[in-house]
Amino acid sequence: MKRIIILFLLLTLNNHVFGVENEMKNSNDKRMDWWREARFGMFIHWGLYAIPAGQWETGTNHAEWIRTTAEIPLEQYDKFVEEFNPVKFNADDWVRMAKDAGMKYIVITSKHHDGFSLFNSKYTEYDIMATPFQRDIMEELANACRKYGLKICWYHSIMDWHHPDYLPRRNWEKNRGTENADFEHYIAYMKNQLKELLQNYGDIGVLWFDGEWEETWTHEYGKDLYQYVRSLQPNIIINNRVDIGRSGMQGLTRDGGYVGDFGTPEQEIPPTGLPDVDWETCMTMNDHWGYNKNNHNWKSATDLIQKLADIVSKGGNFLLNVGPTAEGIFPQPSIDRLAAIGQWMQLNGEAIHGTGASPFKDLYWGRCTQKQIDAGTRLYLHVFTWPEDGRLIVPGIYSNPDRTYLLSHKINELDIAREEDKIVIQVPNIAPDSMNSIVVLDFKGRPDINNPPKITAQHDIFIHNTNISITSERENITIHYTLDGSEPTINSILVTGEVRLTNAARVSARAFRDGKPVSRTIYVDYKKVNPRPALMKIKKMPGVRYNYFEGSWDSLPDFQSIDIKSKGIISNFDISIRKQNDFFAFMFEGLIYIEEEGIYSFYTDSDDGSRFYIGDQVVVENDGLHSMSEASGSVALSSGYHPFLVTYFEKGGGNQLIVSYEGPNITKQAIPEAVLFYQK
Ligand code: H79
Repeated sequence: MKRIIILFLLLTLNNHVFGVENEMKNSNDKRMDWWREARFGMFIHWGLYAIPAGQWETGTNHAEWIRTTAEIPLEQYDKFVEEFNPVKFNADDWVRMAKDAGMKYIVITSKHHDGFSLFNSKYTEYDIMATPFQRDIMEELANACRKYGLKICWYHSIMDWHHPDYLPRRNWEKNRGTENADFEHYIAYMKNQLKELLQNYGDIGVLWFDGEWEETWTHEYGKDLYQYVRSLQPNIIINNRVDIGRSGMQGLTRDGGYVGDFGTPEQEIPPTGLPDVDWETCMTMNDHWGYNKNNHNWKSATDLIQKLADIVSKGGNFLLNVGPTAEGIFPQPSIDRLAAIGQWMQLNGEAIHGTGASPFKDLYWGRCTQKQIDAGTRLYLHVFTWPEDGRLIVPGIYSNPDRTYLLSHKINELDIAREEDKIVIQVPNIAPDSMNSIVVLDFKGRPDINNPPKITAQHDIFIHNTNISITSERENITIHYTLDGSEPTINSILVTGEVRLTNAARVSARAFRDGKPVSRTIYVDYKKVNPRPALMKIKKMPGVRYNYFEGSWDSLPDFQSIDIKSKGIISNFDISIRKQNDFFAFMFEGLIYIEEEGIYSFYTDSDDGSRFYIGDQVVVENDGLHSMSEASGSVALSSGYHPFLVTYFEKGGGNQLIVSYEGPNITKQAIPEAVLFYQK
């Protein structure tokens, strides 16, 4: 029996062990269905930090980070436990407010970075049962969610400023020794608590990890934790902060085999969505996650409603935060905004729930969401700026809708007229909703929108020749292209398959139907290059030269003008020989052996900035203060030895440097020691 269960687990986990694939919309992936349908959820940040309410001595700008930002000693912060008594807390009230706002799930802090557990945990005394309140908040919320048909989800911090085995300590915590701290014990504790959270409260929708960015947390731990959580609840959804693949506050998962079911932009909305990538923007209504009594900088209801539409039009979810008070109630401005959003959702929720990303590139008056209807497509136009002349123009669309109506007045059809590639909708002079009015268009099949073809090749440089593919998903079109920069016409060359280039060219392509252009023109420049010659007659040894520096910079320093702390030879781009974890820099210099002439892509993935040079040519520019993020560039190389330089610096926080390459017959990989040398 055991073996069967394990086999089943392996099968179900199989899809999820390899990073980006995780975010792929796999139609078999039933597990994600409810979440993609929901589109809108409530985040709740609640804990002991609600008591100081953002204020400590003269500082008023704190919130859930207060123990660290106000540097409160552990013993002093722990005293809040004796005070936490949110007598006005009523789980039904909270869940009803979320439901009435049109939210389908609630993610609440089972434990934030301060380490305090809002649930009854037998693995710690630092939990809700140690407070005068002594009620399991998680249990009451889980029950209320079930009652009202919402999914209950846990936010659980990996970083823990309380547990003695968690490492590292805050750098100002001089009196908290680390002598007996054992990170493996901490992981066991975290797993025990997760087991409680996954076994004592019924089905959990999402496990939303955070605080994964300190150097103690690794990809190996992330993979293991992901599988552990899925083993306890196979259908649960887990965010990408379980692993270390998140790209900073933009939040999407980098390439590289990281686990996690969705990306987590924080306080940001990505400029565009990405096909087949699941993500969720989390955002505060004012400037803080935890309750801050002094912060009155609230986003307007209009802003929040438009942000929701913006996010859904890009294929994402919106997780909107509330920071309850120490009495256990939502701040009034949050209640007001939830109510306003709810009023809008009551009439227009259909344009949000179960809808997906816009087929339009951009719309000057607002956004668009869409969903499949019987044998057709329904477009929801989210009109933020209502046309003063009563003419709402949908640009670049060739199909005509069967029905056009205001969502708020379903019965009345709106008159439409075609003007070339535009649909002009006659709308009332007054917007039905000053914040966002929805106009619905129903089409048979998929509407044909003037998106241009896609032009792709392996690289935009080549040595002898390269193959270009020019494609489109649109029906009943032909694609014509030119190679001399001129605008394609119906008489230009017809795309019938891959296009082979032997010379540099600007490839311009456009879609046509019935002899007329039905898209704008798109072009890509391809450059023919000579491979960089390799070094001849060199004396070389395995390894690379390194120079190590210390100092505080916000970008890569001028390495010529700073003092070298130490230098030597090392086998690889290994930064573990640093003397400190912050405020340092490295320069690695050497030769890379290239076996076969071709186009090579190089990558640096670093926290903070880095650069990769071949000779004096910058191939990868990845400078700046940032968490792990990858940049790449390509260069044509002859076979033989090429001089390279890697520069890297770290200011504060996590530190890591990964240098990879990819080329003819070399799949993307960290550059192996076997091809690294230095000149004698
Ligand atoms: O729970 C809320 C915040 O308390 C928490 N996340 C939300 C959902 C949060 N923790 N830290 N921050 C927000 C900001 C921290 C940013 C940084 Fe970093 C940590 C900068 C460098 C390390 C984020 C992670 C950006 C790079 C890595």
